[in-house]
Amino acid sequence: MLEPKNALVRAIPRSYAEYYAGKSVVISSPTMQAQHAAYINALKAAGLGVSVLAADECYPDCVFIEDTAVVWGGRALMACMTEHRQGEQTAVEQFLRTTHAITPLEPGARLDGGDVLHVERTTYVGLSQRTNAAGAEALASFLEPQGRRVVPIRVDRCLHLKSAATSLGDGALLAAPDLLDITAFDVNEVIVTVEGESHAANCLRIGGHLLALAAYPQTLRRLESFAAKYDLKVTALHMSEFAKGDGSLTCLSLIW
Ligand code: CIR
Repeated sequence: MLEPKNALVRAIPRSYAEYYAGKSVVISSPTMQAQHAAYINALKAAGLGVSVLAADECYPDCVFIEDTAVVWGGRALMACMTEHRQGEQTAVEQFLRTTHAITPLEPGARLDGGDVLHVERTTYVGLSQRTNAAGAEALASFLEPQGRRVVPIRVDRCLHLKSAATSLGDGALLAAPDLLDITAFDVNEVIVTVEGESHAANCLRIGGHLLALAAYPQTLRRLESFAAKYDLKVTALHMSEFAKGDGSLTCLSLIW
């Protein structure tokens, strides 16, 4: 796989903080904006050209753009998300039409990008509260002709597959063993999150860069040892205001 060159992110609507305030979750708008800006800077520092889609106030969670599509090999499979996010993907699709061939999802299929984990030549798809068997089959029809093996994984202890496991590159996985059966993965190496730090399982490898969560120092140390072996530059980011909305590093971008 060639190194990615592009990222698409989405600005944060004001309705994000309002929506979570309605669930008694307090989000600091200045902190959230600063964290988003630092994230975009980290993507740029990793060599990506970053496009920013305007926010849509009707969709408080639209900053979590990863869920809206699966992009691979110049094609994009559009997702079909949970009720309060339905429609969010229209603007993303409009953008992706300029860069990708679009494949829609069949009616009845449900798929969130957060359930799609690429590791070497295999793509694991989480069967979760958000992705059903029809969604996993659609993903297989989308990716198998592009030479990838698609393997379903049951996810029932967190929102998405990538809440519990993400690719570190070089055939390695970062995973939270308390959230997922890690024996289900056929990988060279699994770095496990330290007990009490399962939310550290979401990292983002881009070429020679590894973006990781600053809030989990013990797991971060494990990642730094891994990075030293492969000569990667680690950037530790604070994502507290997105974690409050169940999001993390991978959720904030589509990368190709
Ligand atoms: C949701 O319920 O869809 C959002 N609050 C969180 C989405 C996080 N997305 C991701 O992990 N890929």
